[in-house]
Amino acid sequence: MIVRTAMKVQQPKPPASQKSEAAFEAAKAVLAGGVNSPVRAFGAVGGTPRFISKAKGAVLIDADGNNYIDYVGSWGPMILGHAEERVAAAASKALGKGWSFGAPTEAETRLAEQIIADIPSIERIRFVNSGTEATMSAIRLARGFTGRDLIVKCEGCYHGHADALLVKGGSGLATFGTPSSAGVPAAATSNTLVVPYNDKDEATRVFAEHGGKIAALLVEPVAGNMGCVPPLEGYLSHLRGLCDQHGALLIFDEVMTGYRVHIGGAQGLYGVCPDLTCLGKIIGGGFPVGAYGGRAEIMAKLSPEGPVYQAGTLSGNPLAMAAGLATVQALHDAGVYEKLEAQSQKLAEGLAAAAAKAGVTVVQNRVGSMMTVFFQQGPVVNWTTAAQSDTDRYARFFHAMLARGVYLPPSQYEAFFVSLAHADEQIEATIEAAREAFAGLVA
Ligand code: KE4
Repeated sequence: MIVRTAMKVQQPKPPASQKSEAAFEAAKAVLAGGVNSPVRAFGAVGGTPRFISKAKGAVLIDADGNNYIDYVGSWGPMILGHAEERVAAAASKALGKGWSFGAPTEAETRLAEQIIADIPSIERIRFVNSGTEATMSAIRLARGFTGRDLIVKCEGCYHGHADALLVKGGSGLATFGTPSSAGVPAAATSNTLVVPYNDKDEATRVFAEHGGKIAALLVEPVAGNMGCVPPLEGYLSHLRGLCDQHGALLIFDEVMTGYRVHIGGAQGLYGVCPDLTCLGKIIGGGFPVGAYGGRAEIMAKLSPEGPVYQAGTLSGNPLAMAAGLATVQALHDAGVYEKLEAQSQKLAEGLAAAAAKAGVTVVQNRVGSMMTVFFQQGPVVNWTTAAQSDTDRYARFFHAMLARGVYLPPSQYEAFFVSLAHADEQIEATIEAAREAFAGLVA
């Protein structure tokens, strides 16, 4: 009989955090909540957010001098790793020429040409400064192009913080959304319908009921904001068919998946072409950027050519354009996506084995180099199933990994990312840390 004794778990000395703690106190005195984006405050996992001093490759260094293997990657942009030489050189060169003119530059054209060459659905594009601006503008354009008001989104998908998209659905059926944030008037969400993700029948039902009034369906083709949830077989093509049948536009929010899961985004990976695509993150290489694009006839509706207004002081900023172009061009290097896949698979297999050895129940969802370890038995196919995860256990795992020099997203409901800078050494160190962290959960 094998006597299983709980693995003696060496509790690591918690990393020094005095400087981050002091920095957080100072930040809270002047910044709302001490952060400029809520998830950074560690609210979902507890503890003190680490203030980052610098980063290189796959490694972050915090104010106390602790090194972490980074799987947040600025929430997706840093697919090449931090401070990558080619991106740094491109940004520095642009910096030397002056960095904001409020006038067109050829750098915008160059990046637009590259994206149009890569992303199948895009014939014309407009750059903005964030993913939120991209999705907010894309739904306005869809309404202007179709003359319709209703927008359909999926529960658990996040598209930034525009009023119309801060909605929550209910009870797993198609419903008109209610505001998910204070300060959003009911009127702002009264034209937003919410359906469960990965549910063909509910999507069919909402179009059967409202089809002629639906301007667009907006979806993350691979959801990343309830944790990573891939589309079920045939789901995206089903949405394509419904939009075609009812004269609505299909909008893919590829802010996270664009250039992450494939050089052509999720639409390149799954072979389903939307009418409009929203981009962000990677296309700016870590500089503020967003974009939306699609068929030329749709984009022609945008000001100054057409009646749909949208504008931005820093849109197409030369630094972001230079860093973005260097980043997406680097992704055309031979074997890039094969390497991302190999390293991500190695990590996923190692984490699964570590959890199994410790007797911890987890299920993983992964598409290429974006993935999530859910603390539950799964499967996780939509928000309702994702929400069954043990978030307390995730929080304990998060801190056990942080104490061992691994920086995961501070929320169960976020994807984490492998970059081209994550070498075997980092992957193996992460798996070793996970072995101890999982064992500590059951000790
Ligand atoms: P931004 O406005 O944050 O640039 O993009 C909004 C957005 C739109 N669409 C998708 C699919 C997104 O994932 C995002 C933003 N992602 C989050 C992380 N899941 C950003 C992190 C944060 O909010 O601080």
